[in-house]
Amino acid sequence: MLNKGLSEDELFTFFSHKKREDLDHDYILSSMCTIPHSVAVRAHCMFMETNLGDPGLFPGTASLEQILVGRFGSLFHCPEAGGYATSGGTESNIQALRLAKAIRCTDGHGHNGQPNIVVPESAHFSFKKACDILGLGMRRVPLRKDFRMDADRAAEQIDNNTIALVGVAGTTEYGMVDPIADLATIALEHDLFFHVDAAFGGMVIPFLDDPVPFDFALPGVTSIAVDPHKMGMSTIPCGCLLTRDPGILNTLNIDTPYLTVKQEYTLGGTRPGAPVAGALAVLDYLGVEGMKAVVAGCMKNTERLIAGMETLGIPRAATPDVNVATFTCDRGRMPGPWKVSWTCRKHLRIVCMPHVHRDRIEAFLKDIGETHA
Ligand code: 0PR
Repeated sequence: MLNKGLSEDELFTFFSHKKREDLDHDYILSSMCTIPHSVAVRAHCMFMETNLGDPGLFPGTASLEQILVGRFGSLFHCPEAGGYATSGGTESNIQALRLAKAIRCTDGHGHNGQPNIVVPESAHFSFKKACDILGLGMRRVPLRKDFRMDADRAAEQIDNNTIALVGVAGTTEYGMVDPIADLATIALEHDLFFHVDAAFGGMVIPFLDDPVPFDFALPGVTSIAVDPHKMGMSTIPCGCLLTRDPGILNTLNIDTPYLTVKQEYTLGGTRPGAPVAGALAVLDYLGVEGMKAVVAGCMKNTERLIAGMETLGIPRAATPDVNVATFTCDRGRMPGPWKVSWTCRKHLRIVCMPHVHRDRIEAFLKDIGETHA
């Protein structure tokens, strides 16, 4: 601590300086986050001091969280779904598996060994964290040539100690949607908890012209993770975990004697209401029509980027289902200030988020055209 406090001027001069050290979004092509929508920022500021960890003190904000859950439930074909706002995909995935484990341990299924989960090789690293915390084995299922999970191989990996099956709707690296319908059927056949990680794709797929089924419309889907702070353009941090059966979340209840609620099932303690208001603000301001327009723009830009790169002789690695483009490209010749990322298989990866406008795509194509001439 400083002994004597700074003046506000000194403080914010220092902060402005630090903020300028951050990268300019004009050049960020690697992120699944974006610049928050102005209505999200306004709503966030309005609810800055609210704490959903003690919802009885903030009943208005708590009802916004329930409205948010209801909006996603309806969007995902199950208006009566339960859920709550998390800090993002990582927490949603951890909690889904914590729930699967708790249910499996109380429903009379005996284990003879370490409980395990079956996930695609493409699963986000948050599943590693979840397995570590929950003491689960992770069985990684190879991808097909098209970078989607191989459902037949997934079925082969399931045994008596499997507590959950996981599919991804919009993979982090290649933007693919796993064969969720096939996986849902397998889950039903094995009476398994089936979690769909739609952290990215959950705010893209429903708004495509021809959406592939990935949600509660499929009877085998137990829970879904979706992140407003990615394609939902909310302020950070805001994720959402949804369960088809609202009652199952109570399996995780613990006593909270001195709070305004006597039990709760979330992972955090103090939980921010501000980004929840931000997330709902964007959904209700844009509506389905507005979200369709945002997603259509991102998908058009993805297609333009792929076409432009191929004209330069840089081929696509995959034809993505959502706005993540990947290429077989020489790493050593990446132009100037652009911030791109590289997949485990060493493909160039670019996420066409809402802040990546068409002129940024054209500018990037011009620059990479020069270094690859
Ligand atoms: N599930 C999927 C499919 C994801 O893509 C991600 C994150 C998560 C879960 C975890 O979400 P949280 O990070 O919200 O807990 N995907 C991005 C990634 O790891 C997150 C990201 C965002 C990374 C912005 C970098 C960045 O600049 O690549």
